[in-house]
Amino acid sequence: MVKSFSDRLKCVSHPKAQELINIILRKKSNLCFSADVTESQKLLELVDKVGPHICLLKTHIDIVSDFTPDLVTELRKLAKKYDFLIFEDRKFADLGNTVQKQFSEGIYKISSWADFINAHVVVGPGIITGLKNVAHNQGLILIAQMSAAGNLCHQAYIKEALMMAEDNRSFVCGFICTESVTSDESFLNFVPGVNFSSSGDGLGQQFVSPSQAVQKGADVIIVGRGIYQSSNPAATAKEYKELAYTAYLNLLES
Ligand code: 6AU
Repeated sequence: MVKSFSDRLKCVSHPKAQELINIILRKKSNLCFSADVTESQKLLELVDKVGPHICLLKTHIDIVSDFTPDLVTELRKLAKKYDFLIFEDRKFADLGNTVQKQFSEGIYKISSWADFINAHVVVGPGIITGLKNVAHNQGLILIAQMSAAGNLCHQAYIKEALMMAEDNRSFVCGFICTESVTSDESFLNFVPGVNFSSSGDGLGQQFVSPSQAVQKGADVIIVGRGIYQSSNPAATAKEYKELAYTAYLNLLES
């Protein structure tokens, strides 16, 4: 039996995860837009169009060729205007001592503006402690599975990711996964590799449709090229939003 987002609010404890669920309910959108473009102006224009339809914006801030701190200021303004949160997909993967500098220093200073970040678990729990030491209320999403063909996230690896999440509930609020990896509904499942007009990209990415992703356990679907490569990103985002949210409502009824 699938729990509604309203019911999930009762068991989700992380403040950022609660904030996200409240946005999902307000906007009837469990769509995360992955804005993987390399120019600031293009990124801001896209987010201005897609903003009304998303609960979460995912950035790869280090692919922006003309990055300045103003970009982040503008993105935060758009997040406020359109009521969404920001997830920096930095995929931290190093020692605790290193990731805390990558998270808070350098030119991006991610800890000063992101709501969510993610990390690989291959290095062990020290990565969580390192990130937590310098976090400013961020929610951490652990990468339990990947959407890429031939990835190395086997069952034992997923189990370790789960255990690390359970041991760090005050900071870890969910998983990057391709299907539900736990029956514990206090964690949110963020599912990438979603596209309704393509099955892959020739570089390992494997796509499923929005309804398939939700049926497999996605709380939030992550869509990149499906939206930003379309001729009308706003209309396409609206379509993804409606498909995913309808799939969620159908699950509740089934
Ligand atoms: O829809 P796409 O394929 O254009 O974009 C998918 C986005 C990209 C990937 O870096 C990211 O989702 N992603 C992740 C994340 C979010 O951690 C993990 C994964 O296994 N697969 C994946 O595509 O920005």
